[in-house]
Amino acid sequence: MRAADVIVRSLKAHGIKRAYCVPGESYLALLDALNESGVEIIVCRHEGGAGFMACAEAKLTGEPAVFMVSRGPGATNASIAVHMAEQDALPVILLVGQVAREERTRGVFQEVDYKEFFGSMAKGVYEITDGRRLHELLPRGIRLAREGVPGPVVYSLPEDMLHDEVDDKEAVVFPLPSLSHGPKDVARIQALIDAAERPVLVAGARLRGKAGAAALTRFAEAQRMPVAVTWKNQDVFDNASPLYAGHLGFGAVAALKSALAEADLIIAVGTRLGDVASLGYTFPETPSPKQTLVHIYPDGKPIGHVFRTDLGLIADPAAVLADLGQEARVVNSAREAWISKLNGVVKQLQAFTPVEADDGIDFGVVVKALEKYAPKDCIITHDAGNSTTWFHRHWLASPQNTLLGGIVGAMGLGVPAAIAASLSQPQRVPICFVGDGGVLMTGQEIATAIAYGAAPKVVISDNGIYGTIRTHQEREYPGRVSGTMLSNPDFTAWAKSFGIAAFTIEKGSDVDGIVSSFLTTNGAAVLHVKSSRVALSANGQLKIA
Ligand SMILES: Cc1ncc(C[n+]2csc(CCOP(=O)(O)OP(=O)(O)O)c2C)c(N)n1
Repeated sequence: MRAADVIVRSLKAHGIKRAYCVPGESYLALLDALNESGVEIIVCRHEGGAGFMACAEAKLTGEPAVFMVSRGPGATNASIAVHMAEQDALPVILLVGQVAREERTRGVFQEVDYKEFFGSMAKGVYEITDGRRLHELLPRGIRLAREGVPGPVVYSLPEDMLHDEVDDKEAVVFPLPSLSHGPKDVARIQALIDAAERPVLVAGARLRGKAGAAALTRFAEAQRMPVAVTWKNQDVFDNASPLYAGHLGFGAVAALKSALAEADLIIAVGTRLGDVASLGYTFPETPSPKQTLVHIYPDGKPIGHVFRTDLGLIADPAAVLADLGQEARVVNSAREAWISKLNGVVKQLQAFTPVEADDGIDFGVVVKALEKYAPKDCIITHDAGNSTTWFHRHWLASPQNTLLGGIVGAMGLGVPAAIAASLSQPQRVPICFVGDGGVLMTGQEIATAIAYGAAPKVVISDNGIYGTIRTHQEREYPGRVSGTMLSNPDFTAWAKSFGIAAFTIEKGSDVDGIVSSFLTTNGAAVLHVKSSRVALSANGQLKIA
């Protein structure tokens, strides 16, 4: 059989339902093999958009997702998503067309050495120089993408190799090694919990999904344990629970940081405890945390890497929590006081008071109206920027929601992520929060949404600035505005030009009425919000000179 057909057979065996792509002459044989294969091709308008869709699908499902790009320019455009897949630990598979084998190393048209180019981002880069090796190297790479700390794997596919005649073999899937822990591990963690006065559980991405969130909730309730969630993983725990101890990451305000600093035990579960999740390596503090530190993760690499760790456990985070959540513990009043103290700070931060500004509407007003009218199981997607801060602070997310945001903080994720969410789970409503900067990076993928019947609901915060950078600029160089202003199109007219419904909210609009019409529109829709610059983010206002 043809090498290209081996690839498609393997993708199907790994449960791949769709492949996002921008086509290229370097992998025509693969496109041909996909034709009528049952794996749907989603043709995108930019490789960054295709890659972000794959990242979002992988984050939503927890399973590998695939995107395909052409050599050289296609591959370099795709790199933003490979970077995201690494930083967000997502099992994303990139298939890149490559120049023909006999031309490699001559420096021919669009030739790039992908091992070097993607080497520092991808978990693995395989250049397939003999089609017969695909039978083994495909399951090897896809397993690598899923194992331990998940991450991106790149296949460089020389265009002539795709035509190799290879043995007709059944596709193989290499299973992951199983993880285990025993009663002794559970007893050691329980002893540390019992000895602690002010414990906090820090919940990370490896608890995403139904099983993880259910185990976390049961554990927290049984142990009377406050739960803080890591950056962009707000959806793993009920933000309205009295046990909620806040969202860790950029924008964590001083009051929350100083309350958490009083903890005497941190149980980090399913998080790599990176710089953002650990509040810049202060919670816990490197190298020697003030608290006793327990770290449970399915891979040993992040455990004890940056912090002295008192108890590290390589295990399935949800399974460990499920064991620890079996029986309700009786705790003393000091623990209850600790829970109330943390949650009291969180409740204060969650309360929303709109900023009355002359230059536009506080975007938070729109976010709160969306929270009120959106279905309880809606999917939220985030671009990078200030437009997401109101969600983090004021939207009481729960495990019924799914938040698809990038730990990587890449602009351009929001719109493609909402499209991939809609394709993958069409019964749910995906709502995208994006700024006027980010939306013109990948907003053209709305054309892709229309082509495949996806129904993203895109909310644009149009404040005429690269808001987040302006925030930093005002702090570092007050009053000296440089490089952060934007000149925008009329986003309502822009959206309508795609043939979709578009709504506008400005100061004085009937926010509730417009938001409910927007949410109940069939298909893709845009909500263009003329936001105030003064109400710059959920965490601060801008003084305009
Ligand atoms: C691809 C990419 N380029 C640049 C940046 C740096 N950056 C972070 S936020 C931001 C501004 C975002 O502006 P906008 O989309 O208008 O959202 P706002 O902050 O105003 O809500 C920039 C330029 C980035 N994170 N990603």
